[in-house]
Amino acid sequence: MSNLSQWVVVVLAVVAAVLLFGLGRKGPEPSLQPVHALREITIKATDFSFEVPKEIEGGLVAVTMENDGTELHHLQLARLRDGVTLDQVQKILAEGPEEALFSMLEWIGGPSIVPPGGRSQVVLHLPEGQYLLICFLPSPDDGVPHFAKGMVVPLTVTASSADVSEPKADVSVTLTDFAFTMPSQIKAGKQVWKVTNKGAQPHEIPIARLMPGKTLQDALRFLQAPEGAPPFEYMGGLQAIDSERTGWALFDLSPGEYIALCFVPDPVSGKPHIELGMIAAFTVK
Ligand SMILES: [Cu+2]
Repeated sequence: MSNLSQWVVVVLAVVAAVLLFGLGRKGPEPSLQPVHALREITIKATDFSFEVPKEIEGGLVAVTMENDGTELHHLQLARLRDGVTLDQVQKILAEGPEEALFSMLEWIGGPSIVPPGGRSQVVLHLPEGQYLLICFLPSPDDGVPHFAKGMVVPLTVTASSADVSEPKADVSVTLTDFAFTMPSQIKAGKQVWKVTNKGAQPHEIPIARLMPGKTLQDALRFLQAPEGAPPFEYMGGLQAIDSERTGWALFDLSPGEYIALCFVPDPVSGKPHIELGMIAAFTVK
């Protein structure tokens, strides 16, 4: 090789390194652990819609929700089962009964509850198909669920050709009917939780930090009869996943007392899982 072509190779290598480094630093957000080699999609939640492209590529995808609204929001990804149409699901969402959704939709997960200005990030396996992005949370003033105000948005997920590895997990959580199996002490800082549903029903794991001096009992009391300022603040987490599914939730946790909750309704009793024992306290140090 001539001297000149050697220099060309060196220069090209440096340019490539700068480009790669530059792209690598464009990650989701400095507060969250970078998820390299994963495709990323950021969805803005507003009062009351989701800003999302019509179509995305599936596979293993990092999904971030930014809450640009003035109310709490979450983003449930639900895949239509084979043979189910968008019209059928929209009709059930409008007229009920909500239990009928369980036979029409697969629960794929999603970024869980954050307050206005908050962001929640998860990593999900997205099989190809027709999806709906849904927010089930009710408005505090009128009790109307956000999907009835426009927060139900279709999304087409195409097949993925890329083969990417799963994120490395710092914490493992198992969801069952009706409990969380997880550490009671967790290290503060940026971290990835691997969440697997070993129950028969769908489950989720939003987490919340308790205000100083508040307890799990205070949180339960508030959730049953909201009055005054909430004794906790939502910090994201993973929305409902079906039995045998896995998802990853990314957090940057400061020290404090926390709770994990599941609001998925039990089709038999109609009660949310939190009332069947699916609430757990943990400490972040
Ligand atoms: Cu549950």
